[in-house]
Amino acid sequence: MPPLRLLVAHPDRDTEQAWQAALCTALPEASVEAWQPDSAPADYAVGWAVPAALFATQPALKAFFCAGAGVDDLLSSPEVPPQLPLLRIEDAGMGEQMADYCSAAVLGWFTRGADYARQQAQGQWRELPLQQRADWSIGVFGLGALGQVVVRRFEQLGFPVQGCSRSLLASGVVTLEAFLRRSRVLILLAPLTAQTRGLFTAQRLAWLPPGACLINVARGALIDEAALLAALDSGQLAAAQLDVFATEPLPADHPFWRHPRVHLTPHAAAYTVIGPAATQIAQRIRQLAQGRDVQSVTGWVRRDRGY
Ligand code: OXD
Repeated sequence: MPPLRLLVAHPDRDTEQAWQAALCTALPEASVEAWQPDSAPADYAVGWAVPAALFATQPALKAFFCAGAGVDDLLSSPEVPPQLPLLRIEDAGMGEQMADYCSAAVLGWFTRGADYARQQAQGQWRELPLQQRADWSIGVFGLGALGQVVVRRFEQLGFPVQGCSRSLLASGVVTLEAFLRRSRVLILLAPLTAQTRGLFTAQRLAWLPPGACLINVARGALIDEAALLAALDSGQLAAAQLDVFATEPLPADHPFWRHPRVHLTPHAAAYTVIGPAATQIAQRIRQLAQGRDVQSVTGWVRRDRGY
């Protein structure tokens, strides 16, 4: 049997080389190359923000592996052949980073980091009342591989935590309104799909308890950003920790940059950890090469669902 042929494409050359090396190690039986417009036909490709030409020049691909967690860009790209199976990374070290990011924000609010920073700036020595974990209910919207790690972290930290997902909403076990009304901290970790785009409107943000906090580590377009700003301005929301935005990089004149209640990071809450991700992809390629149906392989993207 001819060796499996694998292509890698990443806009950052060093990252592309790191992927190539990790996949060579994880899948020594395959030949792994960086994609070029004249690359010979390959069986599989792995990449992030790949050039549109990759798909046009590689019509024989059996599957494409997204080198990140979110596949919304791939699914909305007209260049990606509609029949090409797509698979995404599942956790592979990103869950722990998401849990670190979210718990750091919550513990900062819980221990009044911003309040004491303000007092320090004013030279003020004043003990503020102790807060109770029971008053800091955490709501995690999106219970995929990453959401589940975040839920577990807050359970370990002793906070009351509840989750909400597409399937829980569909089953009627929970309504979005009931979930939001119980979330002092709302953490968004759901994929961007036709159902979740713009889901968090002014009306839905108003279902959060007064003074609630929001963390978005999913996609900016889940929220109506103008409504979020209005909720922060009015004090309905006390704070927002934002890692993702409707437009990235965040435009220099965007009000989020200087808003006193917004803390932001440049889409850096969790990075793909290339070693474990390559091991995961190698396992899946072996399963496919042994004839396993792609629909039964973990990480297979259901296009009808959008993730
Ligand atoms: C993402 C990622 O999907 O960084 O945003 O993996």
